[in-house]
Amino acid sequence: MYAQMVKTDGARIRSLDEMDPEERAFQERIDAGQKIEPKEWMPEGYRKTLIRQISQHAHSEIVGQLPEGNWITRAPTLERKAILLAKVQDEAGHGLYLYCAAETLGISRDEMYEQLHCGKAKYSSIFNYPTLTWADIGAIGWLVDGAAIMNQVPLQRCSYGPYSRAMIRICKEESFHQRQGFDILMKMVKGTPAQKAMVQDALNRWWWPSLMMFGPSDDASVHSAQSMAWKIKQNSNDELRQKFVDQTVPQAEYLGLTVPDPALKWNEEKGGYDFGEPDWEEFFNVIAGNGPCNAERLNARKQAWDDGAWFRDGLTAHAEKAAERRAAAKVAAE
Ligand code: BYC
Repeated sequence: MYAQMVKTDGARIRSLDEMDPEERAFQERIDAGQKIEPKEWMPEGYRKTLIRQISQHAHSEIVGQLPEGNWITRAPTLERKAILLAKVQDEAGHGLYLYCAAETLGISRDEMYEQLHCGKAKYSSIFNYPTLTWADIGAIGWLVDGAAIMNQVPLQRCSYGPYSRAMIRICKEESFHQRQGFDILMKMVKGTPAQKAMVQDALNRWWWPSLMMFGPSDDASVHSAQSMAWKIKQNSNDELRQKFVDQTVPQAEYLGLTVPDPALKWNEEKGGYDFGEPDWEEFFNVIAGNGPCNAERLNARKQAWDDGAWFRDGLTAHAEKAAERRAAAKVAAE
């Protein structure tokens, strides 16, 4: 479908016939559903797009540990604490798979961290909101991991092999994450009126930011056309947002909650919900670094980097000494 419409670095769309033979052969492989592997030729734009998206995805997993990590010490029971701890550790693992996938494209992990710390690389807007109550932990699992799954399931079919394989592993764990969030909320809505009110308040605060996770509306999405032509993305931002709303509204009803959108209405004809427009000004403000917790999140990551300096130095010194010993042993053996 997109084979004839590949967007160039400028905004122009050009046909397969306009490509040089190498690029055309590449696009034909993509169109035939073949995976691209690290050492193979790829257009520079494809490599850069993947580095941008995969590294931002990895940063999101790592920064995403912060709002939930905030509640590990305050989980209401030992069991809830153990589950949350496991989930937050999973997020660290997801970050590591993704950094590894990005490294196969020729960028080092240090460079990726540097891009995060200086504000060049983004991470998901959702993690710039605070977790105020225990119900927020349930809402993150249910809504944020729910949105993440909706976005990540198609990424399992991404044309770049290492990203696709990382996503297969990650998706398996995400479904546990979503269920643990829903389980927290199920328990709370059956609790006291105050607990149920706490859940409704969490939904009120997390609903719109969750819809924003899918990115700007299709007409404002600068990368979608090219990323879909390269089969990095399989669906547009609005398509996935619609699927998420259609899946989540019945779950909210099951919990006895009200989705905070007066425009929400089942549309029989389209077989999905009509819903209101997210506040895009808020979204662009958050991704520009001005959300409620942007400074706090970035400072926590920079602090962690600084605090780890002694350990990185130790590892480097050890590696250098080991290399010297190996070189000396080789000379002695000759
Ligand atoms: N937040 O042209 P567009 C998780 C940026 S973590 C921030 O549509 P694209 C979890 C976008 O980068 C899951 N920025 O872009 C972890 C671009 O700016 P740049 C995270 C956003 O790439 C812990 C500009 O807006 N998932 O599950 O085609 C605990 C224009 O957008 C956002 C991923 O990272 C946003 N929400 O589409 C719990 C999935 N949206 O880069 C849970 C992988 C857009 O030109 N990423 N921007 O400066 C993707 O699928 C795509 O990158 C997006 C955006 C759909 C997010």
